[in-house]
Amino acid sequence: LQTIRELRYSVERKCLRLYYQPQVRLASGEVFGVEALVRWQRTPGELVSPLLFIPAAEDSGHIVTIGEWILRQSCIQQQVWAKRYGRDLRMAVNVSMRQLKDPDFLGMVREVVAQTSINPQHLELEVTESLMMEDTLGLSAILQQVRDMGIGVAIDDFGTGYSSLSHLQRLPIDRLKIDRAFITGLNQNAEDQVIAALVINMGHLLHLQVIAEGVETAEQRDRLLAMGCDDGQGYFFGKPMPADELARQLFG
Ligand code: G
Ligand code: G
Ligand code: MN
Ligand code: NA
Repeated sequence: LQTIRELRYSVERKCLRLYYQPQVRLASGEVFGVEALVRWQRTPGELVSPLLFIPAAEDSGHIVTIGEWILRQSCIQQQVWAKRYGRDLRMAVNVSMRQLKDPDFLGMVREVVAQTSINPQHLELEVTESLMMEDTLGLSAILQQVRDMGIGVAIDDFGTGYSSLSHLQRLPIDRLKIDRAFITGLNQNAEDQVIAALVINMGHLLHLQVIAEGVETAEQRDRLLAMGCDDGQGYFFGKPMPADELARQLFG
């Protein structure tokens, strides 16, 4: 496949870029963290969405190399902000199932944490819900070791898969991210409201933090706050942006 060859070349030529999107406490508006989101700078003027190359990178296995670069780069950036502005943002990094299954995954994470000197408490890994069902036992063991290092674990796109309560209760996780599909219609659609409220209440019963993704309006923010949701992420608070732009917005 042409794309894969191009993608490998891009990794070698360092043509990947990270954008960062703020994560906010709903009650105070405080930005406490960011999610790192990768883009592929295919040509000087063209930024390719991860939706168009991450699946191919997962199939070909390149995601292991790319993912290591993304994790290291995110941790370096977290440290740059901490040193330059004295502010420790929590860095959330997406991790594919293909990466978690790599036998070197935990060793790689340990090495990146040690090399970059990031405080593991300021790092969180996001794993997509639909992927969590494949191999619960093996996966739980890996996520447990991630948490034993002090790194947080979030379930991404929550509500689109089919986690049972008992399954969720056994998973070693810290946070649920309500999929933005349920946030879009929050102020129009009664079913979306019910699902969002269920996820928030279930998460809290299991002592998990809950963050809503795709918050685009003040009305959505207000409703989530009224429902007891902890945190939010979305265009209403800030789009994914390059590191320097985020620093200008946050640290002036
Ligand atoms: O930023 P954007 O909305 O275009 O991201 C689209 C999708 O790509 C999201 O679902 C996100 O989880 C995924 N994605 C973005 N960055 C990364 C990354 O660094 N690693 C992995 N595995 N997936 C990512
Ligand atoms: O990893 P995850 O699937 O959560 O990735 C988040 C994706 O959602 C990224 O591609 C990001 O660009 C996108 N996104 C972030 N905030 C918003 C938003 O408010 N509205 C919409 N439509 N997309 C968003
Ligand atoms: Mn994510
Ligand atoms: Na998501």
